[in-house]
Amino acid sequence: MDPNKLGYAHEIILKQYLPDIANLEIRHDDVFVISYPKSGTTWTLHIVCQIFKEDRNNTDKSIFEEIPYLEFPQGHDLAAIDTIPGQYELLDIMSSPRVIKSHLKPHNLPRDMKVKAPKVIYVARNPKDTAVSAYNFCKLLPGFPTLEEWPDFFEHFCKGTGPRGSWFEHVLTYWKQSRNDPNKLFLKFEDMKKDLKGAVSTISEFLERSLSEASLDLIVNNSTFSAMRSNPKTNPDLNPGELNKIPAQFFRKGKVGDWKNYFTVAQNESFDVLYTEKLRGSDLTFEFEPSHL
Ligand code: PPS
Repeated sequence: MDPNKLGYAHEIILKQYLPDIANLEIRHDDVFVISYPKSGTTWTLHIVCQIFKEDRNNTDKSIFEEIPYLEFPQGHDLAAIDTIPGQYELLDIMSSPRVIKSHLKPHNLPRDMKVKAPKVIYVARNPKDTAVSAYNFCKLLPGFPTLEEWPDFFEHFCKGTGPRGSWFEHVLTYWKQSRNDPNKLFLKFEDMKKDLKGAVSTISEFLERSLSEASLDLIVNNSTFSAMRSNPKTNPDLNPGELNKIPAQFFRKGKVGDWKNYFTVAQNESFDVLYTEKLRGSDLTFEFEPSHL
């Protein structure tokens, strides 16, 4: 793919879509699930879709077919990338409440969001595990600019010039916006891992949908790593559609702490210095160790 067509860094985003996305009409009852890639987006979307189950009539579709990915093309034919319509073009005909996935930074989101104030769920994951997950995903994507070796990927991740742009900039911008805004919920992957039931309750309260104890338990059971990995509607590797042309393993490990299998001692020390410097004064903290609860 021609890197000049990409929006920033090597982000998998097509510049040609950005003006249209900025001008999209938003509805007050839209729900956006936004993240830096590989932070638990699909997990969160699956929970949101189950909470809205009664409102939705597309439940036969996989989550990837049902939920528009705002800045992504309608298909994976990279040879036709100049002419492929964007998934944002599907939004108009969707019934409400629309659930929308995006990895865009705030300045690229539809301007109308400031007026309509839809609900936004932002999910963040500790940057070490995010980097490892992104590294494994990106190196398997055909046709996209890749950084095959972990040391290269690590360097770019630290500088914010890797395939997914700056983690620090993304997460900190949304963190600042989410605080004191009742229409924005900031979730952490590690908290979801530690207390999935608590996370589902938090999301349902935020969406103003009360759940019976039985529905809550059902959603929790359907949203574990093993349940989602074996479900063709949530795991693109099992989906016979367009998406299984991507040979990446989507449900790889789903753990907190896998970074230890990749970071050298020196990389870990230098990353800790960078992390401390970047997050200083933000009140934002992450857990890097698995919970033993
Ligand atoms: S994407 O492509 O940006 O939308 O990817 P995203 O969905 O944000 O993140 C994929 C990682 O989330 C893990 N995952 C889960 N972990 C634990 N429990 C559940 N239910 C779950 N669902 C998805 C997935 O395995 C990816 O992480 P890694 O570490 O690569 O396994």
